[in-house]
Amino acid sequence: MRGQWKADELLVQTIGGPKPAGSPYVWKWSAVHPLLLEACNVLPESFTARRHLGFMNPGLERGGATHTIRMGLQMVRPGEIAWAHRHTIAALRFVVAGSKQAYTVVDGEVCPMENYDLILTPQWSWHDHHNKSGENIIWLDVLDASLIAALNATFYEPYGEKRQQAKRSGEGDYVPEQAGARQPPLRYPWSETEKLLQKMAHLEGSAYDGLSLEYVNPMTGGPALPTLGCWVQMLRPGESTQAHRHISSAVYFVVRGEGETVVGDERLEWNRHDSFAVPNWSWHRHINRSKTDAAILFSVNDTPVFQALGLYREEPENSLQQAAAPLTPTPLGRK
Ligand code: 1HN
Repeated sequence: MRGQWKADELLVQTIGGPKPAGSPYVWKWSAVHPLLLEACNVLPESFTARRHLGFMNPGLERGGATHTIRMGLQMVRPGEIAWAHRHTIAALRFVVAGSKQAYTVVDGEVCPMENYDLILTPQWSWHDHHNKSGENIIWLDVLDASLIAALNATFYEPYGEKRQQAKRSGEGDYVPEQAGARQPPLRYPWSETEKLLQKMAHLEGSAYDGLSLEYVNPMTGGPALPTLGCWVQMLRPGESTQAHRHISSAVYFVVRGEGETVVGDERLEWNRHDSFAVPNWSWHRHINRSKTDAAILFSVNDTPVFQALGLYREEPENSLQQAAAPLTPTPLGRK
């Protein structure tokens, strides 16, 4: 047993909230892309083990991009199959260099991987990746692996064969209307996303996030996955957002444009295809450096986890901390 008066000292240190978990960090495309090509020498064929370079946040002992989210880039060479398996970890793919002839099969559903398509592989769904094109296919993998590991709830099962039976195609594509949706979407084609962004480009958007859209499950109106929310946001030419912080963490991928995200004291400079992490409870704001071109950011956050547990909170810059810290008696055990 331990006297709670000892634990009180630890609690008192958290007045004003937690310290951000991990560091703000950028993984530059110019650094990662050559390493993916080099990884072909180390792993000549992508099969059960994927040719995936996982991003390690220097501020996190257990790695991962944030304390809940793992992220990395994966490459599949022409003709390769990344073998079918499933796990309790939920994952998603955001395609960086895709093709009509490349696809992921998710529980029998064939999901083509064209540039910037979003493909979901929900927890415990069978998935295998195929590249029938003549080019290297590259995508961003984002997983809730660190969260599931912290919960000690990781299960993994190989399918037993390289590929699962492909049964359907197109049925898992996102349909905006709830009535038209027969299942939660597995694929959000970029052609649809981009159309919506353009259609809404003139709207004011949010002072903190610019023009942001969430990839929802139209059957529930809720997040794309129970543990991961997906967003796409447009920063209009010259747009610079106000700072805020929230208890959720997020990882970003630059679809296009150039700019910077100021996180605490750090300035993360980003260009096309860079990835970066914004740790939870850290002040941050985004700046589009271009006066002529829009910047587009895809991002994934762990907001649904905090919302499900009633722990979500968010604070705008210069707020008077309306939710005052509760009064804490001076710990009796203190020396
Ligand atoms: C995984 O299953 C894939 O299926 C990629 O392509 C990366 C990183 C950690 C754990 C599972 C894939 C992964 C992964």
